[in-house]
Amino acid sequence: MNVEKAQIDAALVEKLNSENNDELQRDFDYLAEKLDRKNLDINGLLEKAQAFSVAVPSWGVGTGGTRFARFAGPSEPRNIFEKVEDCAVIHQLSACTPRISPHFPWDVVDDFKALREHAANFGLSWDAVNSNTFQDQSEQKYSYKFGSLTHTEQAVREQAIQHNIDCIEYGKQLGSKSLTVWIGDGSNHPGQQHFQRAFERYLASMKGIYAHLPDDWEMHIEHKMFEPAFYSTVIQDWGSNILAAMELGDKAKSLVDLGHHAPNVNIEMIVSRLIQFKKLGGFHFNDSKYGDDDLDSGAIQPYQLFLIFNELVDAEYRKQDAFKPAYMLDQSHNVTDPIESLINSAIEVQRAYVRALLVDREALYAFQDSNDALMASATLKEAFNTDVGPILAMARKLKGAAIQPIACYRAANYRASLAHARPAAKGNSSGIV
Ligand SMILES: [Mn+2]
Repeated sequence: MNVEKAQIDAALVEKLNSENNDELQRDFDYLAEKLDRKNLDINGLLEKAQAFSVAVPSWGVGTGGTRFARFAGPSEPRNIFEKVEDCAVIHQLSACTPRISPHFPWDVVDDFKALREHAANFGLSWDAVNSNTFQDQSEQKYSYKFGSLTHTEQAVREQAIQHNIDCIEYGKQLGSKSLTVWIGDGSNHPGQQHFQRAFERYLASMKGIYAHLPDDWEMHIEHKMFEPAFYSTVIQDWGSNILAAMELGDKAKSLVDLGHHAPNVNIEMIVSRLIQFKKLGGFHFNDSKYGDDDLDSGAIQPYQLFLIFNELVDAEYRKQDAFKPAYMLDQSHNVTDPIESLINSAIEVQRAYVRALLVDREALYAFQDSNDALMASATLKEAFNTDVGPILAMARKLKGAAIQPIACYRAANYRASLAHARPAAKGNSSGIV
């Protein structure tokens, strides 16, 4: 990779890769032969795997915690500069996470130019900026206890609008091109909030932010059905989301966080609808079993992830208008090393993409047209059941990353090497951050 700095000793990556290279080549050649029998060119798939990328959220490299407790890990990053360094490790070993998505005010710095250069030294750039009006900051005038962009009092709404405008300004300095807005606004009691009036206030506030959006930027609206509000949220689901995006204008699009839906919701169909109406802004990838669990991508429902990518690859295949969704991970790591989880998750998302590329689309369309449900389903399953691991590993190797990223990361003893530079913070902070 073309970077000035490397976090993990390049000689170690090279040494471990040379030990794994023969085996990888055999696996790759065997897969090439199998795919060739289906008229699939492995080198075309390899190129697409190499071109694939997903952004890492700055908050993902810290141990997340739950509302019960947070169990800090060793050598955690203490500020955005150190978070960048951890993101650099993830990208160096996976070769598919070249962008970081910052969160404000958590990641506000005095010198954004220095931050941008710090990231660029590792070959990293900046993805969507995220605003935060779901918690109070020590210096802020008004509380968000009863809402932010939808608060009943205009002064609170104006404060929240101004924060989002500030985020756009920070993002401009970093070279970002989009603002993601998620609000915690909602209600905990039936009757607490007038649904329609709250949504009207939301639209008015968002129009105030949208007016400050540069021409080449997008605004991504993130919905979530519950939490922190447990009875209703203002942007509850993709319906409210797309209504808001349509009301605001072309630069406003909907963002799909996989954990922000009711259990069993058909997310891939929502994705299809958003693509059809040119409103798919992007994704926050993660996985869940019960609610917004923020588990590692592909950990629970890898087939769902594949089916979502099946829709995305279909849109690519059919060259749909205005289709350029932003991909990002959004997970909370409680019992794993966040660097390891993010490496694995980025590769899982990449795996779903490459598997979806294997789908014989023309055959699938023919089975759909002839109502052959069994063969249509089997066509998808055949792609899903193909082990594309050798393609992903080869893509990493060719980009100078690790054939076996987790083994390489562990061999490097990255955390231990930072024990002195990053002493553990005192106290026991808890709660979702
Ligand atoms: Mn999210």
